[in-house]
Amino acid sequence: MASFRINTERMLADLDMLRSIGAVKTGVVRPAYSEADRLARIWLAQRMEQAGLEVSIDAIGNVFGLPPGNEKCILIGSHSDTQPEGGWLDGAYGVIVGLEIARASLEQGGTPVACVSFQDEEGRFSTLPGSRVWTGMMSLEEADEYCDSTGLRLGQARLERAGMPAPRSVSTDRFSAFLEIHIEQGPVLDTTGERIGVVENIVGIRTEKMSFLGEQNHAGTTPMHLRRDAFQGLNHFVSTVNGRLAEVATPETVWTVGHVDLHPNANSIVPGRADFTIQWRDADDARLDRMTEIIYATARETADSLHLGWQHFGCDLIAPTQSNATLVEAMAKAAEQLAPGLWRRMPSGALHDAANVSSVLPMAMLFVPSKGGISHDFAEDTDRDDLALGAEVLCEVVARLG
Ligand code: HGY
Ligand code: MN
Ligand code: MN
Repeated sequence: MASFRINTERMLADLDMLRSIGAVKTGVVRPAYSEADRLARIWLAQRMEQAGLEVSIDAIGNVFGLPPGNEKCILIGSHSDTQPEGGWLDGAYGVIVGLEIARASLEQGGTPVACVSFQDEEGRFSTLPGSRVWTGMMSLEEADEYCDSTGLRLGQARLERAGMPAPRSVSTDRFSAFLEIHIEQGPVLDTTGERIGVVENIVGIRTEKMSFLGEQNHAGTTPMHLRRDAFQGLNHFVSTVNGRLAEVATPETVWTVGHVDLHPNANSIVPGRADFTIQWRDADDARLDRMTEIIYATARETADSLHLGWQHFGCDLIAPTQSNATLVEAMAKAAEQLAPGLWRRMPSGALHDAANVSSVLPMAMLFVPSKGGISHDFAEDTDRDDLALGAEVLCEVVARLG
């Protein structure tokens, strides 16, 4: 059994408090570097200090709670920023479980544990820049140059630190392993009735901003055969690439055009410009490469056939990652002990900071069910007893590793 006990009521109360910072309807709006995000990180830092943890908030805004002393310890965490329309648990759950395990361990003299909330996991500016900078996969200077959809630079956004302590970096050398618990954000556990997922691997992701350029003109006087309509280019591209990607896809392969900006986006004007973002994900890097070739070739063909321009602005990518086998086995044993027969080994179709941290530390992840498989939506939810069970299983994992 664990060398210390967590207090799940206290954990859930902290989770409810975090939910209230940026709350909108049943969800949360707390994008990276927004006022709500800054207030949430300040509150989190205060809770860490009240727990007796030493707080360090680094230059990009990752918030660490460290046990006193310099002993190597386990790091547990996730992210507290959200999507533009976020659920109350995506990231926040893993941060608060990390806080509770670190706090309970310190209170009861258990295995030393640190906790963390990484910054911008939800990619307002780039693909997980907080944990990429912390692990050295990206420099802070590189991260600073990424812009959000309004054109705001990350380097400008992160300067707003009112109420935060002076930046202090935390070395990855301080830690022996990274554990992340997260809602599944998909339908598997909700469908099977299982309560715990032990994540064996995390898919790779590629995201790229692109534009089709045509000719802005009058929607009433421009004959159809004379138009160079950028939206029709995007429409032709997406319908063509869907069929071609489906030929190389597995049931787990996904691709999404989730952001579109038409210019000038007016009823009576033939759009001269269609800016969009396309994102593709798979567990196999070779398939991701094949998908990249198909996407680029289809975009070029579309532009040529419809006499449009095509621009693309660089592919942001994180490679597929494997969980650490030893940690996975510790998680499997803890899950069987506390949820016998109600758990499974599974992949993660969502991306997580654990993917980046695996470049410097052994990592593994646990999932709890998402009601209806919903996430990245205000309706995201999980039963409170599943949230408690997940935290107990992760605490048992810490005891087994201790
Ligand atoms: O998109 C993702 O997979 C993560 O939730 N940011
Ligand atoms: Mn997340
Ligand atoms: Mn998310």
